[in-house]
Parts: sequence; structure tokens; C-alpha cells
Amino acid sequence: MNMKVINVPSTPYSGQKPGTSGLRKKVTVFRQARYLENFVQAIFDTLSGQQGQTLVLGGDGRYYNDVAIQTILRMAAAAGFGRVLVGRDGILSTPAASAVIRKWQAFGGIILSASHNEGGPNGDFGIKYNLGNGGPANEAFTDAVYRRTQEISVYHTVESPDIDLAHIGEAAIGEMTVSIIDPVADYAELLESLFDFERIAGLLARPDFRMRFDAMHAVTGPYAHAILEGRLGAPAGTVVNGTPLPDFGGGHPDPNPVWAAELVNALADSGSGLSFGAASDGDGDRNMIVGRNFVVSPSDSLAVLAANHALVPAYAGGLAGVARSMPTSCAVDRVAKELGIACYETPTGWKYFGSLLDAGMATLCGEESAGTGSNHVREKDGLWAVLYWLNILAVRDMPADVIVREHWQRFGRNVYSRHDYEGIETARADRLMDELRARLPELPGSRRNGLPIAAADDFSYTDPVDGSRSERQGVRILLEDGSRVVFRLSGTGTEGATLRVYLERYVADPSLHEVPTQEALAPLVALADLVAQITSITGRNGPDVIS
Ligand code: VG1
Ligand code: CO
Repeated sequence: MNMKVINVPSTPYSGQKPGTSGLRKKVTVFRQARYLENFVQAIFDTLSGQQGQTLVLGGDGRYYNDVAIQTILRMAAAAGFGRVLVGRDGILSTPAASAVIRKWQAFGGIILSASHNEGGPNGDFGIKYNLGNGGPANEAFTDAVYRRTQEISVYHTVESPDIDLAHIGEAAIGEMTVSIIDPVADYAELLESLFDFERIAGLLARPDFRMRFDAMHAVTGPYAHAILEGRLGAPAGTVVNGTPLPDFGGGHPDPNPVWAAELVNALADSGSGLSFGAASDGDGDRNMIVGRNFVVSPSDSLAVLAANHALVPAYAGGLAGVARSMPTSCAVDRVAKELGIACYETPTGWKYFGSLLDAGMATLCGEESAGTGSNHVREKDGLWAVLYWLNILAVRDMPADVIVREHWQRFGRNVYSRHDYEGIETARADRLMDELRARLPELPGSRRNGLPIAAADDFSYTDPVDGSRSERQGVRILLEDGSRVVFRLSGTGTEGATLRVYLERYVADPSLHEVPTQEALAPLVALADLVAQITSITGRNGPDVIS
């Protein structure tokens, strides 16, 4: 059946500029007439050669996911795609979407998510495009999409009723096939090929080992149920908050000590009988690892995964290299040095790891924002990190906190924290960054708060594979003893600006490893305020979120 393409006249919306990870706006913004359509059309107009090809489509199940999917299906038919693989009920976690794109050699994929941002009619929605390698489109592509949104005059769709996505099977829109797939199967199969499932199952069956996985009412629920309680046989009830809800139960599906406080408190309560905790975010690409009364810092987690790679079947043959985003602590650098492998430093956002992974230059990648992953997909992967940890725990037979403490003994501790100042008026945040940048030349060689500054710059990056350049990726102040303070504005928020201040101090002396993090970093916090004038410009007395 040949379908008539309908050309709907449209006019541009301002501000459809993808940020760190796709376009994120309030649901109320996305619901405006032609808003979503304009952006999707801009993506399709930027592509070439999609005729007859396969598109992967799914999202984290948040409010508006269902409506957007039906719109995109009709537009994909109009754009000439031959097939769309869509997760049942429109569900696909971000890493699962990446796995599906790669396994079925799809042309690309559209992921509907605003990740850790809150959901619901007054919450956030988001959309991003992934390329055929399964990874987020690079800056050149997202810039081209943005340019297209500014000149759009028409979008293309077809007339066709909504597709029932509740059951696995096939449907059609004109000549385009819609395959409704099990959102979990391909992904679970991939993870099973990487880890020692038998050994992990043995650990989960032990009466003295009890785990809790908090899916935060977000997308990982069905994945964790199927993998942890299904394939690995963890007792029922191991997964909590495991049913995806359109508003995530009213919380932020952000696995940090603030939004996952319930999990952290349960692991701190010896009466709970829990030995290991983990959580993931809205779209399943972040992870939080919690030991007994011990939250593993994501930067430390990356370093521990790298140091223990030989215990995991998929990585036992060695790591080609590791990569971390610039604000992520340098803990993994020390491991890379000992292993004699390269360590790459990229701007914030997973899209910068893609070329290194594709070129076989890096095997493990990570960000301080609870994201870790490997070359098995081209996104960060929450459950992957949890299984990696379980694999290590099963082989080493020690609690998570002991593993981290031993790591510090061996490599020293990179004490680390991020302070977020949320919802600052955009003009003030911009002024803060502008003035800070202007002050950079006078900082090297000087002292602030009594601390000698060795260097200060605005991070820029040249991709070692394709030579592309990214400027203004965060202001860094490097102290003589190797401590760092980094400042950047968030590119994922939807209201005002969020200032992120990243603080890091290297402590070699084991007798100082247990000094509380915020206490150890206090001199750097004072320096950050002095240099960036945070209190006076923002009017805030302290950060909203400390992670
Ligand atoms: C944040 C994190 C960044 C991460 C990005 C997307 O970006 O800092 O490390 O890659 O979110 O993660 P920003 O620009 O707000 O600092 V997710 O889980 O939202 O896809
Ligand atoms: Co996410």
C-alpha cells in the first residue's frame, strides 16, 4: 500500500538546540503545536540515505513518550524508512537502544528521554538521535539539526491510526514495517555474553549476601527484573520501585545521595541486612553503587572497574585504553598508568567517547555523573556497571567498601565531590562564567585562599580520531599539589542555569583516607567561591545538591 505523504506547513521555534544529551524541554514546551514535529523533521532532513533503512525507536516511559512515539512513527514512514524497531509499550532504555541499533545494524535510532530530570505533565521531556554505531550523534550532526530547526518550513507525515504497541509483533504504516520488539531480550543477551553469570548467580544465592536494586520507578525496572531476578535468580523483591511510571512516582530518577537517599539509608542501617545496593536513572544509563554505609564515588567506581578488569570475562584479555570526561577525577589515570595503557580526557557528554570506542582506542569510559560503560555499546550503561561490580564482588569475595578502600591504599585517594547550584538566573550564571574566564590569565603563579595555583584554562578538546575541535568545555584551576577545581554550566537542564563546581584533591597518605570528603575539600570550596564569586553573584549560600 502506497501512502500519500502529507506536507504540513510549519514555522521555526527558537531554542531547539540540543545540549549535552539531546533536546530537553518542559513537557509543556514539547506539547506546543508542531514543536516535536519540527525537531524530528530537522533530524530527518539532516540524514541522507535512510530510504528503506531501519530506525530504532523507544524511550524511558516518561509522560508524553506514548504520544511522541506515534507521531514519530508516522513521520518515519513519510521519511521513507523501511522498518522501525520499537520497544514494546514504547520502552527502550538508552543502553538497550544502543544495543538494538548495533545488533540489527540499524541506520540510527531516536531515544525519547530527559534522563534524570523529573517527569509528568509539568516535568521534562527529551529527544535525541543516535547514529548507526549506536552512539549519540556528534556535535557536527546536532549543530546541523539545530540549523535546520531555524529554517524549517514544512514537515512530512502520513495519515494512519495509532499503532498498538502493547504486544510483540508486526504492523505496518504504508510500506513501512513496525516491529514491536521485546525491549529487554537483545540487551540481556549482550550482558550475559560479557559477565560470569554463573558466579554472579552463586553470589546472589548466598544467604549472607543481600542486594537491593532501586529502579526509581524508571526504565530499568523491567530490565532489572528480567536480568537480576530472572536470569541471575536473585530473590524476588531484590528490585524495588521496578515499574516504570510516567512521572517516576513524583521524584527525580537521579541516582545520587540526595534523590536515592532511601537506598543509601537502607544500606547504612545494619538492621536492613543489606550488603550491596545499586540504582539507575530515568533512561537506565547511569548507575549508583552503594556498599554497607558507603557510597562509591562514580569516579572511584571507574577506577575500580579498570583495576579489576582481569576478573571479568569480556575484559580479561586487557583494556585497549580508558577515557574519562574532563571533570571526572583522575583516579582512573593512575590505574591506566600502572596498566601501561592510554587514558583520554574528553569534554562532558557521552558523544565524545564514540570515536575512541569505534577506533578501538578505549575499552572503558566514564563520567563523574554516575556514568560508566564500555565498548559493548556506545552509551553509558547502568545495569552493565552493576553487573560488573557484582562480578568483581563474586570473584573477590569482599564487600564493596573494602574493595574501594584497598584501591585507595594501592593508588592513593582522589577525594572528589561535585557541588550543583541549580535554577540560577541565566544572566547571572553567564556573568559568573564570563568574569571567571576573564580572570584566568592572572591566576597561574598566584595564591588564592593561601593555595598556590599552577595553571588555569578553559578546556578545549581535539578529537584524536577525527580531528574535530570543541572549545569552552569548562574552566579548570589546577593547584600545585595536583588538586583541581572545575566550573561549567549544565547542558541538560530546562529551567534557568545550573552551575556545577567539581572539586578534587589527591591524598596519598592512607592515614588521611577516612577524613570526610567535604571536610577534606573545604579549602577548595573556599577557593572556588573566592575565584568565581559564587556567593556574591548568585546570592546563594551553598549548593543545592552535593554528590
Ligand atoms: C549531565 C552530566 C554529564 C552527562 C549528561 C547526560 O550533563 O554532567 O556527565 O553526560 O548529564 O547524562 P550536564 O551538561 O547537565 O552537566 V544523562 O544520564 O542525562 O543522559
Ligand atoms: Co541518563
